Amino acid sequence: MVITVLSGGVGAARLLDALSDAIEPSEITAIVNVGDDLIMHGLTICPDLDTIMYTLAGLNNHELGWGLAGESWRVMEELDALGGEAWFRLGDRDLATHLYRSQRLGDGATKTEVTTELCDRLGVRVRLLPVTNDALATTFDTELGRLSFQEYFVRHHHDVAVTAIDVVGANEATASTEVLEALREASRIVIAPSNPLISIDPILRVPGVLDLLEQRRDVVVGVSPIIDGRALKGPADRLLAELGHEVSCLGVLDFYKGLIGTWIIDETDADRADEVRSRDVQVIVTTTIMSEADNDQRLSAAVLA
Ligand code: FO1
Repeated sequence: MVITVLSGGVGAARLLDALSDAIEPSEITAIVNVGDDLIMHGLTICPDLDTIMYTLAGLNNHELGWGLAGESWRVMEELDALGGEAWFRLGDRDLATHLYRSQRLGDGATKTEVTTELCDRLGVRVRLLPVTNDALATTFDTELGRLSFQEYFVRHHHDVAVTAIDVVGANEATASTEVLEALREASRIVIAPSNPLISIDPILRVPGVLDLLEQRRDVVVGVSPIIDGRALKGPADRLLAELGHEVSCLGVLDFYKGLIGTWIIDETDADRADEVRSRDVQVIVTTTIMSEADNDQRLSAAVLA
């Protein structure tokens, strides 16, 4: 089975990890959001790619949910002492990734090429593909004005009211040939339980991606990131409400209208299964909370079923 997974950060990383225990990792491709990428201190930082890469390499920082395990922060401490911008914290070990990536991009390599190089060095066998090599920037219209992704997410702790989300550069971006091929050739396309509005939507907005998903709807399996009306992590529930969507597994399914063949919902939401079926979508009810090892396996089995 060849599987392609549309992926954001932590939720996708866990699912990919469980899937790679169940099937040959080289048969899995993750198409990864780059809307939250940023350039800071002259370095190109790709949080979702790195969260997935570190998780699959077994190097991720469990406490933080991002970055590397066993991290130290001496560079940030020095930078802070100098009065530099230290609110977006780059660990000493993590910095090596950003230095490597930035140098290679400066040499003329693409983000796709650099990602493959980094994954090879770290022994990651799942194929990670940034959705595009072009720049995407997810931005938020908020009560404080327009904010970049990390200003909203980290600087303001996603605790400001949002009235609109834009993905600057999406219309002009080109999906890489590897991405389009991975969508065409997959025997199953999975939408990970990532934030639909800020992790998956930037991927869908890159021309060509949405069309392929619509055409291949029968093999598209989505996992609801909303369980019992709440997101396990991050601002998905709050953003859905602020932007006028129902905050439920059904609300997310409706957001993905026309793209989903099978929708996986949590046991807690079993009473919504008939409403999923009434939308001409197959439904699987299982435990979707991946914090326990057994649940990871159960969810990956449902995705592969
Ligand atoms: N998240 C934070 O809450 N605070 C940080 O200082 C921070 C730094 C950071 C550095 C590198 C990286 O790859 C991720 C980092 N994140 C940080 C996580 C990141 O902001 C978000 O989790 C994603 O962008 C959303 O998927």
